[in-house]
This record gives sequence, C-alpha cells and structure tokens, in this order.
Amino acid sequence: MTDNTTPIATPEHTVDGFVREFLRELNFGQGTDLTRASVNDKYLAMARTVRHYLMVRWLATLRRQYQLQAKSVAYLSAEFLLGRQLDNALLAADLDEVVEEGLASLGIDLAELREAEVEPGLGNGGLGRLAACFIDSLATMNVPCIGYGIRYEYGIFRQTFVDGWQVEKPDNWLALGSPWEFPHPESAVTVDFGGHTEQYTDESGTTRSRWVPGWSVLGVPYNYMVPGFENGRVNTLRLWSARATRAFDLEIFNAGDYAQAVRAQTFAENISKVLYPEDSTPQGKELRLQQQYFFVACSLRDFLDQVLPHDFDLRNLPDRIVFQLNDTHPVIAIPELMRILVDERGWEWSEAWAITQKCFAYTCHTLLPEALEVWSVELLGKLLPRHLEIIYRINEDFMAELREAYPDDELRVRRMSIIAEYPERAVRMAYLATVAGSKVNGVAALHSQLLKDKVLHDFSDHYPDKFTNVTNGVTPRRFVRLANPGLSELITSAIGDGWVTDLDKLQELEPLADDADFRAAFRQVKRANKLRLVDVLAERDGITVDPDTMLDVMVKRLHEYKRQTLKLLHVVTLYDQVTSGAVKIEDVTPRTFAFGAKAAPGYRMAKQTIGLINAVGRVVNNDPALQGRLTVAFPANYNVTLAEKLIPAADLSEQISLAGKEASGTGNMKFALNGALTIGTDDGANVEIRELVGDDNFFLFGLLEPEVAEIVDRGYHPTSYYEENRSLRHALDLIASGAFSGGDRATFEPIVSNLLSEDRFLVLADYQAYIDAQERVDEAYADTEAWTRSAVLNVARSGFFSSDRSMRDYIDRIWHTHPVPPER
Ligand code: 4GP
Repeated sequence: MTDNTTPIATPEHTVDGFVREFLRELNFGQGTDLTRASVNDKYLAMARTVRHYLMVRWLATLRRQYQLQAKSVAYLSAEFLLGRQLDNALLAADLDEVVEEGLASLGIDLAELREAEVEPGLGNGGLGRLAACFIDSLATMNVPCIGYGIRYEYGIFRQTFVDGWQVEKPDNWLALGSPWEFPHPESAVTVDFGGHTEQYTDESGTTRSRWVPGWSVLGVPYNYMVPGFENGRVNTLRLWSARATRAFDLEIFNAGDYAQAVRAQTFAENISKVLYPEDSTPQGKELRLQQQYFFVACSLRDFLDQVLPHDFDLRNLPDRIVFQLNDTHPVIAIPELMRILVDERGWEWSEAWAITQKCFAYTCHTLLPEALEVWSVELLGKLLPRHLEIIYRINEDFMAELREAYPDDELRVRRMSIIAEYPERAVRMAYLATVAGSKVNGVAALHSQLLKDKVLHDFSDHYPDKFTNVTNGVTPRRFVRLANPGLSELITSAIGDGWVTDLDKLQELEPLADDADFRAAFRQVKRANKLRLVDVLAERDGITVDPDTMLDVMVKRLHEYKRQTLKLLHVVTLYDQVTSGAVKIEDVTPRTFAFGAKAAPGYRMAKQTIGLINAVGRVVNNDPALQGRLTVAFPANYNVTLAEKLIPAADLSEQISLAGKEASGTGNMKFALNGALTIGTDDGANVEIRELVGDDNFFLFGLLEPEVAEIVDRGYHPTSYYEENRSLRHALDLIASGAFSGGDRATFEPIVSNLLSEDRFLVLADYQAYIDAQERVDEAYADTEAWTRSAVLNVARSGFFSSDRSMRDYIDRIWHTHPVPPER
C-alpha cells in the first residue's frame, strides 16, 4: 500500500444516495432486479452497499497505519464469536435511518432483510465473544489492532432437539454467501507440517538445526471490517482458510480414481473445516493442533512479511507489535517466532529470545485444571518437530534459571517444567506462555488472584511482576445500544448519548432510581422487550411465554461447573411443593424459567442435563395444577442473535457457578447492564458486579471459594445433604422415580447418581442456600417499585463492565500502545 492511492468517494449519506447505490449493487453485484430479487439477493446487495459506506474509512485507516507504523495489537484467537454484522455496521456508519427509509421507499422491510443474515458462529462461548467485544472496543477507541483467527467453514454446530435430546447439525453459515468478507487468495501463505529436523554447519562454522517439513498447506486470508463507532476508523479482522498447495492431480483423475485425485485437497481443507472438532479421538486432537499452528503460522508470516515494511528491522519488533494470546490455543506462536528468528533469519538464540519475550502476552480464561491445554510430545514431535526442539531448548534454559534460583528445591524446579512427565510426556502450553510472555492476566479480580495463588502459584512466586488482572467487559454498542433500543433511548433522553463510548456516564442515572416517572418508563421498556421476546420465541421456536411472569434466565454453555442442574433442582422443588399440596399455587410467583445452552458433542453429562431440562419442562408446562404460573422455556440453538433478544427482556440473571470455577463470565455483565438483577455466587466477575451494584441489589448465596476448598479437602459427602434435607431429597427422588421420563427410572439415573456419589461441583451443598435466595427474590419482586429501583441501579452502576474499560486496562498494564485518531 502506498499513500498516493486514488481517493475514492463514499456514497452520498442520503436516502436517495443509498437507494441508488443499493439498486446498483442489486443489478450489477447480484445480477438481478427488484421485481425478481429474492430476500437473500436484497440482503446481499444491501450488505455490500453498507460496506461501501465504510470502505473509505477502512482504506484510510490502513493507509495511515502504514505511514505511521504505530504500535499495534495482534489479537490471536482461535475464536471470534461475532454475531450478526449488519446492524453493527449500520450503527458504526450512522446509517440505520437512511437505510430503513431507503428500503421502505422501495417497498422493502429492513427487518425482513435483517433476518436473512446468518450469524458467523466462529466461537464456542465466552472466550470467542470476548474477542469480538475487544476488537469492537479497540476500533472505537482508535487503537490499531488486527484480529487473527480461523475462518471455519462450519462454525459451532446448530443445536436441535429431538425428543428433548440435543442433536447437532452442521452450521453451514457460508451457504448463501458471505457479504462481509474480502478473500485475498493472492496473499496466501504456505504453512509447513511434519517431516524431520537436521543439523548443519553454517558459514561461521556453527552447528545449527533446521526443519525439513513433510507437507504443507496454503492459508488464504479473508479480511473483515471492524468498524469503530462513528469515529472514522475501521480495523481489520483477518481469518485464515486452508487450501491444498496442489489441489488436484489430473493424472490420477484421468486414470479414473476421482477420490484419490482430490485427496490432498480434502486433507488440507479439513484444517479450517470446523470449529473445535471432537477431540476425544487421537485424530481429532491432531487436527486441533494443526488448526492452532496453521492460524498462528499464517498470522506471523502475514504480519512480518506483509504488514511490516520490507526493510523493517525486527530488533524493533516490540515497538511495533504485541501478540496477545487469547488462552493457550495460539501459544505455539512462541516457538514459531523463535524458529523464524533463529532458523530463517540466522539470529543468535539469546537475541531471539529477548525479542520474543517482549512480543507476547498471555490471557488465561479458566480455572479448571483439565482445561489447561497440554500436547503430547509424541504428537508435537510428529507434526512440528522443530518446534518441539525449540520448546525443549526454552525449557532447558528455564530449568537452569530455576536451579540457580532454588538450588535446594528440585521438587519445585520439576513442578515448573514446561514438559510434564506424567501421565505422558507432554508440553504444558500455559507454562510455556507464562515463561515466554511479558505478562499473564486473568479475566476477573478473583480469577487473577486464584491464578496467582493456585493454578500458577510457583510462577507468580518466581515472576511476581508478570501477573496482572484485567476484568472482562462487553461492548455497550452491541449489547445495549443495538440490543436494547428502548433502554438506550431512555438513557439518552436522561443523560445524553455520551454513554455509548463512555459507559461510566451511566452513573448519572443513579438519582433517577428514586424518580417514580423514570422507573415507570424503565418498566415500560422492560415490558416492551418482553413482548418482543414473546414474538421471537413464538416464531422461532413455537414457545409460548407469558409476558406477565418474572423472566428468570440462565443462558451459557452447558457445563457441570456452571450448575444448570442447581437451577433445575429449584424448578423441580417448586413443582414438587405445589403438586404435593405443600404450597398453594396462588402463593407462587409466576415465573418463566428460560434456558439456553449447548453441550459439547462428546460431553455426556451435559447432554443428559439438556435432556432433563426439556423433560422437566414438558411435565411442568403441561401440568394443570400449576395453572400456567410456572413454565420452562428452552429455545434450541442459543446464539448471539438470540442473546440480543433474551437479555434485554430478563428480570433475573442466573450466575450460579461453584465459587472458584467461573473465570469471569460476561453474560453476567450484559444482564446487569440491561437492568436484570443477579442471583449469584461469589464467583468470577459476580464479585465485582456485587461490589459495584451493592448487596441490596444482588442476591448472593452459596459457599465462598475458601469454604469450597475446605470442604473438598475435608472430603465432600453429597449424600449427607441428601439425607438431611427433605425438599432436596424429594426433588432428587422425583427425578429418580421417572416422573419426568414417563416412568422410566433409567433415563436420568446417571445425573442423579452422579450428584449423589461425586457431585464434583457441590450442587447439593449449595442447594438450600440457593432455594433461600430464590425466596428472597420472590419477596423482592413482589415490591415492583423497589425492584425497579434496584434494576435501575444495576444499570447505573455497571459502566465499569464496558470492554472499552477492559481495553484501557490492557493498554495501561500490558500493551502500552496508543490511540491513533484518524486524519480529519
Ligand atoms: C470463558 C470462561 O469460562 C468465562 O468465565 C470467561 O468469562 C470467558 O472465557 C471470557 O474470559 N472460557 C471459555 C473457554 O470460553 O473456552 O475456555
């Protein structure tokens, strides 16, 4: 890119200007006209038209970045869970009204076209959605950033229910075209795998090692715009797609073996075929490591060879880039940079190591030991033999450093080895990231503390200054401004619109919590959001929801530590109390229990739990004794698009993980910002939410993290809770009796027996505290004015949870980059 590119013009920012451009796209881009165009044609033409409005900004951003060479963030992430793009682009370009009017003048309903967009589900959950929030914030804050990831041909599976059980369908998000991406096959890079290493002597007589790869694939970049909010900046997200270096063997084809002729192609393309393939098989594991290396190798190659100027002196690399490692998935980038510097550029090891250490920082997103990735030495050595050598060398130096620091503590030295010896020799990626990275951060205050005290304790002892915290955040553009237009208008009418980019301003709402008119208006917004949700669920899922019930929502990945079963035990307990006559139905607060959750395809207990939620729902929703006052709503395929409708409608947010297990949570932040009250444990970012919104506006329950640790150390016996607690016993017995499975006791036996024998996440220990807290919820909800007051205070006091604030923290504590405002 040079700075004398021909200036191009943005289409006119008027209804007529838009209509002209749209029709041109429809005719010349889609090859159709208004009378014949399908909804998809119109959607694609509109999306491309909207792109045009952002294009000048994008090119200007790229040009300016090239001129200034300002320090950038490269956010390396195996997941970017973007959600739909259209509305975000309209908002960034301030085009929503123009587009709506323009389309209406052609007899087209914008709402209908919106529904034609299939969201790219390129992430599993929190980690991927966080990455999407972060790149949005960086663009809005004018910070140079490039997101690097994988363009999975199939994103996270589409969840369906068959007889209440989860059945996964492929997510063919690209089938009808993908108007937001810009493929650049001419910029494809080659990525090597396999083979062996060999020793040789260089000109200076030094023995060196080099990689003789066995096979390779191409990585084709697809660029996506990441527009800042009304600020003229558009950053780039670059996702890689795998292709064969030699797609097709004509000779074999001509000989009639068609399958064999395209084998290489199929093999290569598998790498970016699907998000997180099942890794319970050895083949699946290998594919996942291939994905990880594939995207980081492409990204480093891209940055060093294509983004940086050709004469760039890599000794200055840390002034120009920081590679942020989003969890351990991209950590193989560390030996890759070492390989490039040492093997390809001929640097001395120590020189390369000094630079590498300054270029990476690592974010950990978990506290579950089993989620800390390790790669067997055997697999790594087979796929990336030179990287394994490099890792060994890094570890050797590190061990030497440790032996010097702790001469009498060989046990500690071994504990800290990057190479684990048991149960098999394996590389601990989190350790490698910690040793090589300039900083290590957790994602909420409690999580970062537990990382230091427990998960990476030896390392925080050894490198006290490396460890820091950055509490997660969510983008207010998508999760308030777009998802909750009613609330946005109400806030803006009260305090102006500055909050969209400065969420601390929400504090100014605080006095309005005591203003009855404001509260009434707030309630009206919530009700309108519920009515909107009622329509969505009716149309999307055929689910009926009564908008006059408390909407009690638990949406997140299905995992035992998140404890969807605890929520379910609450539902079953209420059901049991009413049907047994212990409680009169008139005395029960009408509630809709909304669930949304996908279970990993290979995770049996999670899939069982999905079956149980649906089974309980079937019974509860159809029992006349409940008079429709309690209902379970479990729409299938929870995703970003549904979240944007569910969260603004919610009254109660369920954040009930076992203390010490949820790293942060980000759904919890979205709910609070949209005026739901939280019932939650002292876990993850709940801790900070409660501190900010105040005890009176948060329903805290359950064991604290140190108490959990103590119980577990002492030996936890779930049966004692079962025996001593009548209502718990009834609820579990009811499930075990087959009451929700047509009398079949075997169906949910695994769940019940797991809770009674192991209960790894202390559901039974927290049961009574949870039921008591739910009673407090009912009492509070009965006082409508007081409840609304609390809801308003939740909004007013949650500005801290903007991802803009998270980005400021990363910049101050880790990246040390600076905003670059666009040229005006
Ligand atoms: C999630 C954590 O479970 C969640 O607590 C956190 O809010 C989120 O990352 C973002 O930091 N982890 C994942 C994962 O999604 O795949 O490990």
